[in-house]
Amino acid sequence: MRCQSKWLLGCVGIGLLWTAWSCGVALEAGEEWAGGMTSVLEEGRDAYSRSARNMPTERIGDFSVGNSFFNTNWTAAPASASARDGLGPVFNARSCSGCHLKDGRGRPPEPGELMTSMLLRLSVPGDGEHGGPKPEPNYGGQFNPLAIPDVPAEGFATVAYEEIKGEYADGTPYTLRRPKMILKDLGYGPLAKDVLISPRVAPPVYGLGLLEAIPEAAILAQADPDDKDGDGISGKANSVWDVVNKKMSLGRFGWKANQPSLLQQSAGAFLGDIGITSPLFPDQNCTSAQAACAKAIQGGEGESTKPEITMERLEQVAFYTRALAVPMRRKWDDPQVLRGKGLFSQARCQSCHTPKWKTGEAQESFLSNQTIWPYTDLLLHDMGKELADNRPDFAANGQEWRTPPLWGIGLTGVVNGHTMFLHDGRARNIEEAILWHGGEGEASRDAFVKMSKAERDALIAFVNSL
Ligand code: HEC
Ligand code: HEC
Ligand SMILES: [Ca+2]
Ligand SMILES: [Ca+2]
Ligand SMILES: [Ca+2]
Repeated sequence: MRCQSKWLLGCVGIGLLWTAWSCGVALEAGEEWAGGMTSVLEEGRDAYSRSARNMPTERIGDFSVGNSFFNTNWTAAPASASARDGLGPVFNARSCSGCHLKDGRGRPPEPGELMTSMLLRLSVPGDGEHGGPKPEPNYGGQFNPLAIPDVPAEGFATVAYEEIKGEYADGTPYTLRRPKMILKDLGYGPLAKDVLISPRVAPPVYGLGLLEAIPEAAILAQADPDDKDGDGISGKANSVWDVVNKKMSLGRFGWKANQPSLLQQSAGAFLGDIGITSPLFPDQNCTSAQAACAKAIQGGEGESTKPEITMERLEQVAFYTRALAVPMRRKWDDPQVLRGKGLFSQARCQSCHTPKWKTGEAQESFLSNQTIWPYTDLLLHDMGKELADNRPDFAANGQEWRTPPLWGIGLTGVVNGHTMFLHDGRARNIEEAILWHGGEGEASRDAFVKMSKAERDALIAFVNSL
């Protein structure tokens, strides 16, 4: 039964008060258009792969070139397809879509399997350039398990799990799994004794142009780093080095909001994940301990082959991630979903997962002035010891993570064939993701644990409707 028919029933039967609670209060105008005018009506395997519904037709060319470079498998240099060579020398994957499969999210490997759609960030304590993480001396800022021929790879990374048991207030048992990263066959000697390792799965890449277009002042207005209002929720903005503007900027992207823009995020991914240099990051990803890596042949077009991807191509890939549409919500007016929506706010989930924003004047006018429902504040929160990676990233400390957007999350299973959530993919479903919330999120988690089975189901149905 949908809300409208219930509304009628409510008027005829139980009365207006109940009606207002079950429909009027909970349902908000336009909330089903998660990405505003960009939203697409698509709930199949391509739900994350469409261009914004209102993207002008003259941009289809840029979108499809970006799409093609996002999907292309880069090859080792020299190759005949010289616009798409330069892979490595060390790398994690051959393409962006190797990790962001179907523009969605990656997952951790099964125990004993190689990491394919997640990566490990590395550093040692202390400040690196511009106050960012200080790279591990031999392995750099990221563990690269693969390499081109004649260059040693950095090693093999996998995950093992330990089961931990818990119980809801109603006595229902649950089991969570706590991950432990395992690094083997190290190619460049032992890691520094005090190495800091941050596991991160590839997050989905749709709707990001809208998040980029939320005015900085609006995000900062929600920050409350010292919890002055005393609600137990801080919310801190990350401040990161902006390579293009050569200044510190608000961080928005990545699990710790360590990237300021989609252009820089894409350039960083090309270099760090695939080994492709760009005008933003012109030097190969080799440390001084990696001699064969440093000597390997450059890829790219023409005689002067540096960098391996041109600014035009890089901008097209960034445009692609900017223009990927958010899917429209499903079942937004279903009574169980609306009940869950009420519980989401009772458990104060929205104090971090801010439902609604309005974009400002965007770089792309079709993203401007949109009312969007991403369910994130783009701020950092202390999520407790269990989720901590203990690795600082600019202003983010070892326990802080950026609130991830929840829009589109209910289609993860359909698109990616799994429902592994959180930064390291340890949660096997939405329920486990909530149960891992600690620190500033602990009160919300406790509220969830105290709910009845029907209430928990309703809350999860709501999250899955996003
Ligand atoms: C090895 C797996 C891997 C590959 C390959 C990869 N990514 Fe990512 N991507 C990630 C991870 C992990 C993150 C989160 C990074 C972090 O938290 O520091 C991420 C984050 C992103 C984000 C930000 C998403 C958000 O919600 O904040 C964008 C955009 C992105 N990648 C684009 C790309 C592009 C473009 C390419 C190809 C050039 C690419 N990625 C290749 C794993 C990958
Ligand atoms: C204190 C801020 C905060 C509160 C309150 C909060 N969350 Fe979160 N949520 C986060 C952060 C930060 C993460 C990412 C943590 C990580 O990956 O380690 C997260 C992750 C999630 C995820 C997984 C998202 C993904 O992409 O992997 C879901 C689902 C989620 N939260 C739902 C909820 C629900 C439902 C509630 C209320 C019961 C809630 N959250 C309350 C901050 C919060
Ligand atoms: Ca290269
Ligand atoms: Ca490395
Ligand atoms: Ca507060």
